[in-house]
Amino acid sequence: MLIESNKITSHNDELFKAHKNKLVFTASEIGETENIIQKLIDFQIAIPSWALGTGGTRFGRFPGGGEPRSLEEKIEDVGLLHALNNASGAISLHIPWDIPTDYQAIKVLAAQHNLKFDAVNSNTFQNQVNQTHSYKFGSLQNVNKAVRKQAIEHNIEVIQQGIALGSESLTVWLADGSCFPGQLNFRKAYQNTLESLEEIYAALPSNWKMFLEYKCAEPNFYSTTVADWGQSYSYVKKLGNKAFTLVDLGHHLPNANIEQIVALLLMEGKLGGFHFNDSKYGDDDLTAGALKPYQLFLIFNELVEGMDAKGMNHATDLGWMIDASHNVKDPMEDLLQSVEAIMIAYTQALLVDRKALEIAQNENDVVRAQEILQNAFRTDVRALVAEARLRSGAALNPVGLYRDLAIRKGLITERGLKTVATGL
Ligand code: LRH
Ligand code: MN
Ligand code: MN
Repeated sequence: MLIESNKITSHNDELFKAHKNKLVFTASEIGETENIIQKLIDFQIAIPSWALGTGGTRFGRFPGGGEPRSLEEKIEDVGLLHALNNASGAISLHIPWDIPTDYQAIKVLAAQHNLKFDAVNSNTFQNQVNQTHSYKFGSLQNVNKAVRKQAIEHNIEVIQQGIALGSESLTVWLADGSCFPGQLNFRKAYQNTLESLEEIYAALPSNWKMFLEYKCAEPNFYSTTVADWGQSYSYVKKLGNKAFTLVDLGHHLPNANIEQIVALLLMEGKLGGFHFNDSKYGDDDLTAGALKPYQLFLIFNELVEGMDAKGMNHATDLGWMIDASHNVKDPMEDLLQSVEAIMIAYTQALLVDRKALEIAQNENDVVRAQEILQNAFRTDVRALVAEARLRSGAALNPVGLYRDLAIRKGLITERGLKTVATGL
């Protein structure tokens, strides 16, 4: 299924007048907008291949129909999102949930949809068919060397697959840990994990990055071997300059100050990228910005400040990815909403008056500092985000057009009602 460009044009024509009015008003409020719009046009957020179907929960799954049945169909779905918003120009694969058969054909298909391959994700948290050893007691940390070797080899295979596709980074997330006190020797688990990671790291091409994602708990509920940013940092620092920490917003203990974590990792040159989502309780994997839009803004506020201080390119120097799961929404609509929320938070962070904030900080003017941040956060920047889409040939209202074109209905007709995407 493809969206014809005249459908986007007529949708935009219809909304143009109202949009222009909003844009003029926004510009009158904030002044210079061209720089911001260009940054938004450049900013791309990778879509996880595993979020295109309804993941459900461990209690039930309620597929909505028309889910992608293959890697090809997942690429087509991300292509649809990218046509609608021109901000989802990459797909992040999870192996072996996605196994390319014909690499060349997959690359051609992705290129037809203007998509790149973002980080490839390995999976040693589930046993795969025909696998010799079980990951029941961990993978890279396992007390049994043969299990560790199997997990290392899987990661190296994922790197090879990523190379064949043109990806340039590997994300490692480990479910490794323990469920009960006494189950594990923490130091030995750490050492085994480090040694295993070193072997994987040695297989990275020179232009690649390795992201080590941390998570406080789940599926292990007593200890996790890469549980927080400090633990991830201690591994990546030892591994070398191609290794970085990946921050998944849902992987922290309640009330963690994620923006401070981000600021410090960035300062240390060890922030690699993000898995965006939102949560109220744990790893809820809800739509980015659905619950805590101010936190998302504060994270971007640190990113913009820290990246600018280091002369980093906002669009390319970190890995921007979504990690979401769906239970009650159409995954495609949800992903469009996530991208929009991320774009809005980024734009608001670009509005922060940095000089004034620095003065307020130096004068310990707490009230003024808060005013500056909240002024930016409370500015309605949606017209700027929409204008970036308009200029790059995408839709002024992606979710609106998705519905008007009855895309889900079309996908159900094409693929059937009872389809199950591989993944979570
Ligand atoms: C673990 C995680 C990790 C996995 C994905 C499916 O909770 O966030 O990124 O690869 O979910
Ligand atoms: Mn994640
Ligand atoms: Mn997660």
